[in-house]
Amino acid sequence: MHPRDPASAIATHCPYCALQCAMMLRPEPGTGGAGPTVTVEECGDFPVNRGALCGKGRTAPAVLSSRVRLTEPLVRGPGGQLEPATWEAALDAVAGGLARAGREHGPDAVGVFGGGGLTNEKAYTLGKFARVVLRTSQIDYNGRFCMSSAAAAHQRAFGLDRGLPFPLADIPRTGCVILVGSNLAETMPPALRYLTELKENGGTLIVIDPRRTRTAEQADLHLAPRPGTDLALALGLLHLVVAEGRTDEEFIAERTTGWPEARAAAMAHWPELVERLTGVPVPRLRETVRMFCEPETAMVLTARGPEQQSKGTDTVGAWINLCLATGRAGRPYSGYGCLTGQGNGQGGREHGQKADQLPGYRKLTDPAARAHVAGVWGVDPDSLPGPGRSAYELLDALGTDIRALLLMGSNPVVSAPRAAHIEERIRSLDFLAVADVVLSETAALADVVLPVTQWAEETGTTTSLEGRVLLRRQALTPPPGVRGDLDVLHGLAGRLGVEKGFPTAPEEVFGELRRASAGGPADYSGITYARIEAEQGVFWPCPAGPEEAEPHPGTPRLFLERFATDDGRARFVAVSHREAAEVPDAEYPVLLTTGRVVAQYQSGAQTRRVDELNAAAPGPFVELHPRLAARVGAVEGQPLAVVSRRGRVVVPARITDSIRADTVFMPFHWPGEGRANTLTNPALDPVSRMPEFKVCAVRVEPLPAAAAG
Ligand SMILES: Nc1nc2c(c(=O)[nH]1)N[C@H]1C(S)=C(S)[C@@H](COP(=O)(O)OP(=O)(O)OC[C@H]3O[C@@H](n4cnc5c(=O)[nH]c(N)nc54)[C@H](O)[C@@H]3O)O[C@H]1N2
Ligand SMILES: Nc1nc2c(c(=O)[nH]1)N[C@H]1C(S)=C(S)[C@@H](COP(=O)(O)OP(=O)(O)OC[C@H]3O[C@@H](n4cnc5c(=O)[nH]c(N)nc54)[C@H](O)[C@@H]3O)O[C@H]1N2
Ligand code: SF4
Ligand SMILES: [Mo]
Repeated sequence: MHPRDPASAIATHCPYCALQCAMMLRPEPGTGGAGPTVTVEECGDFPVNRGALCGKGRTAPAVLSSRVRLTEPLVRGPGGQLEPATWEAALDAVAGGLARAGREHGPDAVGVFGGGGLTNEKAYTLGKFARVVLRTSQIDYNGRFCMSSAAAAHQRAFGLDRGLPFPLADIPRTGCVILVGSNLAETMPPALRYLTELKENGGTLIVIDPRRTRTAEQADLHLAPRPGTDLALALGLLHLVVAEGRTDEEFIAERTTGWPEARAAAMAHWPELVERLTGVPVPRLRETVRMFCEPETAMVLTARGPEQQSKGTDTVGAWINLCLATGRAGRPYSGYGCLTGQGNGQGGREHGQKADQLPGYRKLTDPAARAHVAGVWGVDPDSLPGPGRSAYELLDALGTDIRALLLMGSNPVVSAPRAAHIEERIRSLDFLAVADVVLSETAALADVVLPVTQWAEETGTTTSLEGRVLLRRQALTPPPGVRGDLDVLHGLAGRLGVEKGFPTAPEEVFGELRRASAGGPADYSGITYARIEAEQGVFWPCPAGPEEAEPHPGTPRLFLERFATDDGRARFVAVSHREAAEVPDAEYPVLLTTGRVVAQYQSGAQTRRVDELNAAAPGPFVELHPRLAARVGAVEGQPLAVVSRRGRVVVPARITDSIRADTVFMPFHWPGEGRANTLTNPALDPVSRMPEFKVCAVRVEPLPAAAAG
């Protein structure tokens, strides 16, 4: 249990990433009209971060200030400007705008877009609102842009998707970790400790990243493949595992299916071919195989690098195949895991804001799942719509098939691929309503903006990257003009004719979520707020069980006895290398990849409003190698144009030999002239519908002025 400080400090968790670091909040009176706020203090006994926080978490209270946040609803007036309005008028306008589109064009003309930062209670209610009140199939969320490829690969191989099937604390106890496309040192700084401890315990770390990142600098071995070739790399490693006789035949025979086909596919990827495709020399491949196979136990962890590709699902599948062939899955201190990204990236994908899904990680196409959830919701199963479009496809349909949109917890004007096109689609809507804590670039385009409460001002659960369900407790009274997302959905449901079933008390919503998830893959029915607080979080699945039985302890480690498939065996999937959707050519000769810096979060809507973070990361840039810089005439700090088939951006050059010479890198946290997503390619993975954020073809050119000077 988190210590309950007698002087009113309240234990909660960070509003940002999936590590969900614990922190203590101490309420403080406001100064200078900024309203009351909180100071962040260490919460040392929570095992995941043991008191450590990154700069984003430490400075999160700055966004609570009324200087930077929204404090009253805004409605677009006759003059085209957003003007302050009462909550009643704003909710009436939203209900009216959504209802009109539905009436004139049918229920699927109304779209809903959610976010992996929303609590479980909000994500659950948003999904229910779409299906029960709006009766639309058109709901999806930004998690589609995040870990959806790993989720799809998990489902395919193991029959269940929980990002990490083991707690982070298992990492230092394994023999070798291959970290594929994760810059943990910048994206989850307190988690770097697990890799340091791994090395202290004699384990080894291999990092695979086209850039020598702060994380790669910690590695015993760093492989820097060409972006978009992780699939070939994993297949080449599996080829060597077979050729060197390092497979675990007993494990393969007892716990898997599909090996002959997967083996045959891997054998077509001989080392010299893989060297040619990836740029990783054969001796490095052999070294990797040796380091991975020699210890008793080993893990592969992936993040967005290999996943945000138009073949992300197959790529993760290839890494899982490597784990299965070597017996590194379903055993203690071994296995494959995905490092989920957003604060509730895990829970956000379990409770129904995804296009094809019902609460408890149930499938919308499964008649039994529909019957169960419809029963909890008190509606006819036949009234539930079917699966809708994925996130990019939904955004791409705005203004055509979809006429009105309710958006909660995302800023796609900055974060969606091919963002100029998506911005244009958003502008062409008949009606847009955005609930946000700040006036994001997307909220600025809305017809109605609803100002909502934030993490420290409300109670709710999140599910961390470990599958650990956590409780954030309200520490602060929100400013008067602000309401919670649950109140928004309650108010809208009532106006749209559904009086019951949209409670505003988080614990009541959680109670219903528990019932809706009962018996599903992500079963939360045995989890209560009290248990979460008493046990430092509860790992799902945690079924309720009969009343007289001992409570289920939760499930920190999955798959030790059996995998979650029908026959209990993990499934190899036969996959083969294919090119990225766009490869360099004479016109666009350079590869662009994108990602993050430590001091900004996502679209930057929140962190760009924090002075300390802006000082550390003031704006966009493009990272390029000295050889490429010399070739294109780039000068450190001077503006460069980066041009793709989607558009053109202008950003200062940052010249570094830590990146491949054929690749440039841009962080995606900023709007405007330096918006990375102006360039990115929305080519979608056929299974997960993940866009290819991590690979596209660009050319880099100095601006005429800089070239002249
Ligand atoms: N500071 C900060 N932290 C965050 C976030 C944030 O915005 N800012 N966001 C959170 C969220 S939602 C997420 S999803 C996580 C993301 O966490 P990460 O996945 O760690 O973040 P990224 O920077 O997107 O990508 C990681 C690395 O992939 C590399 N990469 C690029 N292309 C390829 C490729 O083709 N193959 C391989 N193997 N690697 C490649 C990049 O060089 C980069 O170093 O971070 C979370 N934490
Ligand atoms: N080029 C490129 N693009 C990327 C990526 C990449 O690596 N490269 N990564 C992708 C990934 S992994 C992700 S996760 C996405 C994220 O990109 P976005 O979906 O844009 O995520 P955020 O910037 O976190 O936006 C969240 C918004 O919701 C608001 N908000 C926060 N909490 C709440 C709440 O409780 N309720 C409501 N109503 N609003 C809230 C915030 O103020 C903010 O405006 O970006 C994707 N885009
Ligand atoms: S690592 Fe993530 S959860 Fe921890 S303080 Fe930083 S942003 Fe918050
Ligand atoms: Mo993400």
